[in-house]
Amino acid sequence: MDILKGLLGRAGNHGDEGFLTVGEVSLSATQLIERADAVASRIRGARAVGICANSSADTVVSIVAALRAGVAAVPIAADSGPAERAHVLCDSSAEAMLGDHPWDDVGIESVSLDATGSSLAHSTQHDLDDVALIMYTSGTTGAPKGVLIPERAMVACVDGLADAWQWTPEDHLAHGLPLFHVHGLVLGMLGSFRHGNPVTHTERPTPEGYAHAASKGASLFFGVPTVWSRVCAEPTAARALAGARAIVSGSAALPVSVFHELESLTGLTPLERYGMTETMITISTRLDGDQRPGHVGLPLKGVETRLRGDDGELLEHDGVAIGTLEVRGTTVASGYLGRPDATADAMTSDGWFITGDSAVIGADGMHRIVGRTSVDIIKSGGYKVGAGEVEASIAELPGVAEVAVVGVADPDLGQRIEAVIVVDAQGSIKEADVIDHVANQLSIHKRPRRVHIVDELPRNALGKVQKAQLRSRLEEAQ
Ligand code: MCA
Ligand code: AMP
Repeated sequence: MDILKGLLGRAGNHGDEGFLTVGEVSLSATQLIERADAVASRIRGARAVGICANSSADTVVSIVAALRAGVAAVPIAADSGPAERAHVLCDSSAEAMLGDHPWDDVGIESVSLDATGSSLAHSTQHDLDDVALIMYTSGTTGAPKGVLIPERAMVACVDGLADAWQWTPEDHLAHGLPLFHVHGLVLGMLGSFRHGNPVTHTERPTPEGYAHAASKGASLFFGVPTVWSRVCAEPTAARALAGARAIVSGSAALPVSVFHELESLTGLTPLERYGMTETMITISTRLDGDQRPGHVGLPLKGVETRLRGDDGELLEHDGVAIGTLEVRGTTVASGYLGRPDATADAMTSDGWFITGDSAVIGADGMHRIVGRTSVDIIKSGGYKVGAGEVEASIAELPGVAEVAVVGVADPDLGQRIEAVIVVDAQGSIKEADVIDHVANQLSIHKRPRRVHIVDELPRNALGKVQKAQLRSRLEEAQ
């Protein structure tokens, strides 16, 4: 497989030991391939397999096994609750779970990674356009949608990033991001497997974990802005990264103050890049180019971008005009699983993907992300969370008459999920119950951090909740 080219190239070679390290577990490239191939033969022909994507070497083995077998892998958040995983498993038609998982409600067989049996003699023939991953992402309303990610998109993305960052087999990548999202999985793991560099997963993206990886020779670090601001809050850990070649931030806006702090503590100017689950990474600053705070750089090779104004007109790239960013290129995924309506809505008639992000493009091509066009998409700690999904979960609780969920500016998380609830006449509700309900049913990271009980929600003349106003009120009150 093209995305595993570097991994396969390393396997069997002298010096492939320690190619993958996750916490205390270390596998050579050969061991990783052998473990994956031993199970790949058992799932060949399946439509899709679910993987409880905790931060472990087993998760990586499972993903490689699915890729080698030509079966779509469905990474499921390890902290997902029963409602979320039931949706993901049913929607993706996963036929089995690959590897261990703690869930007793999945209703499909589990394929053990310890299984012995005939090993895969060679990987399954497949097309670059076949779906390799189905990754779930939240929208403004409804349950998360499955993004159909072909190998083609992943290869184009990580090759574009190699060009921008001078990423080579000589690098040693370290990160501790979740393995059920593009950032941690596609860039952090599969990018390394494409380019053939060793990779260390620190299990959690802690400052201590990153400093430890640096002491073991890691040269390239990935993190979301929350991770980088936490690293800066521990200057000793931050200074430990000073010997690295590059540090990269993405998944949300890196505050300018954190950019400068990182620079002064590590001596490295952070690279910033922008992307989406649906498009992979499309824009990045370049190691040999301008790394300007507050800017996410230039389109990767093979990617085009443009801006569209509120009246549907295309806007100038003049560093002033703000419009909705549209992207086109090989990195764009094939669509949403079983949702031709949503796929069509996300694309223009001439084949550009509508990101839903507001941006400015300078005459020099530099991109600046200004915000989301919808208040109903929240970015918290780099996780995208749809307000509608959290509202639907809270509305299930007895006593809730009305609920609105918003993302309030937060110095640590970028945005903090807060719920505003109107309780029905006889009802009463406790903040902790609301938080636990969402954490248990959806995912822990989707839980509101605060709950406010109010008499009424602000509505406009048409009865629509005025979320922007609600968010401003909460931000002013903090
Ligand atoms: C607290 N906890 C609870 C509860 N309250 N558990 C259950 N019920 C509750 N009510 C516990 C959890 O079990 C956990 O415990 C602890 O609280 C912390 O959880 P959390 O709040 O989630 O952690 P955090 O420290 O706030 O997380 C910050 C983080 C995380 C590490 C930065 O947000 C993160 O990993 N973000 C990365 C997201 C990401 O990779 N996004 C990429 C999307 P314990 O700690 O003991 O387990 S891809 C993308 O965006 C595009 C393509 C792109 O551009 O990259
Ligand atoms: P996701 O759906 O989790 O893949 O998140 C994609 C969204 O993350 C984008 O639509 C942006 O809103 C946001 N995002 C990703 N990278 C950046 C960045 N460097 N700066 C600002 N926002 C970003």
